[in-house]
Amino acid sequence: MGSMFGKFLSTNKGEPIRVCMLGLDAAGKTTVLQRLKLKECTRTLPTIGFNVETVTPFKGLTLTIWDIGGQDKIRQLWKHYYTTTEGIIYVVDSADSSRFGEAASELNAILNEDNMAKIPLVVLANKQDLPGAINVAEMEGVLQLHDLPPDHNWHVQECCAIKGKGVSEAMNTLSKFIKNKNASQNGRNKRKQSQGTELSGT
Ligand code: G3D
Ligand code: MG
Repeated sequence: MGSMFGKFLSTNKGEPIRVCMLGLDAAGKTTVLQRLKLKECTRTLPTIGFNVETVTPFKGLTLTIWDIGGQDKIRQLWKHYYTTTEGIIYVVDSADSSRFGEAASELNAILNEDNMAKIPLVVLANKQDLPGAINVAEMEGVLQLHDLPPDHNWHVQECCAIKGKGVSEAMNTLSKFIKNKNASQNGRNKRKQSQGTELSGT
């Protein structure tokens, strides 16, 4: 599976793609990670009050994984990581309606951070095997994704991390979003450069 993801996830220059995986505790992030065939793991223990791990499941991808929730005081620290993040995987327990409100407000807080407003987002609607799990359309409503700006690339993927269902599709979608964003950014930079050359030539 690692090589399959490796095909999806590297930029044109062969640089690794930097992705954050976020979600409330027990949403299923570590289980998703296990599905990505963990090869190397450097773990930062929760010395500053929360769990964060940076891993390289395979060449071409670095993932920073966060357990979030109830962490207003330390949210400022996240910016350090966010500045280099190119995409977000947001994992939600689709069967735990008691925490939908918290999951929605945490995602909202993340997307309101500087530099994060239009970061490509894939939501993993996890635990689809459990009774009462909500579907894609319901998850879109819970997280109010239709309120995001029209040029924000987002997608909800139904997922069952313990069976590995939906994980590869999610990674594929996210890598396409990131590549498209990079391509349009490169196009804008080139246009700016050529405009600059034209101006300096006058
Ligand atoms: P986290 O890393 O986001 O905190 P974990 O979450 O990956 O540790 O998962 C929390 C619990 O949810 C684990 O159960 C895990 O097995 C379970 N889980 C993860 N994905 C799924 C899924 O798709 N379906 C079901 N039914 N359970 C899932 P335990 O019992 O080990 O705490
Ligand atoms: Mg975990």
